[in-house]
Amino acid sequence: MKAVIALGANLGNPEEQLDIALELLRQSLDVKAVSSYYETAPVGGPEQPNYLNAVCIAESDLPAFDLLALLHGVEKVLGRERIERWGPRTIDLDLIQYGGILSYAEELTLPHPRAHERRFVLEPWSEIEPDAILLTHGKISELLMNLE
Ligand code: A4P
Ligand code: MG
Repeated sequence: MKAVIALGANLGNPEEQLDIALELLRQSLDVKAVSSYYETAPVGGPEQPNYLNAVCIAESDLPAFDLLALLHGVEKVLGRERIERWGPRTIDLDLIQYGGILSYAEELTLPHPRAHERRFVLEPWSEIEPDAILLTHGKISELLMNLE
């Protein structure tokens, strides 16, 4: 199944952390495409540094919760500490969409419930998959246009 994974970092050395996170993902997943890295203004949370955001697309056969556990494992390796929701972080890995799975569980909501309104997710995603469809909200090209 196709997994769309969003990466974000705004503490330490964000570029290096995105590089390492992607390298770790490559060891467990068949990474098909990686976007450029985008510098973005923080959305929500306290006053905090700008983010570096990216999106990657990977093929995986893992059950969804195992894939989420893998993402949490990579966050842990990179020293992520959960202090404050929406607060600054060395790395954040979000599963945006996984095949056709719809999930409303709090531990794993699929597609990601805020992806449709976030330029820092939609813009890098559309760079590597311009025709992509977010299952819950439709064509990402149109979602992006409507953000303008
Ligand atoms: N969880 C549920 N569904 C998912 C999913 N699809 N992918 C659960 C990943 N995790 C999911 O996440 C909180 C809980 O969400 C986890 O326990 C997981 O089981 P977290 O990573 O611990 O906390 P968080 O990231 O602070 O919260 P959340 O709700 O994921 O925040 P967001 O929506 O990811 O926002 N501004 C810019 N410019 N760039 C950013 O990358 N990121 C955020 C975080 C805020 N502002 C930003 C950025
Ligand atoms: Mg998160």
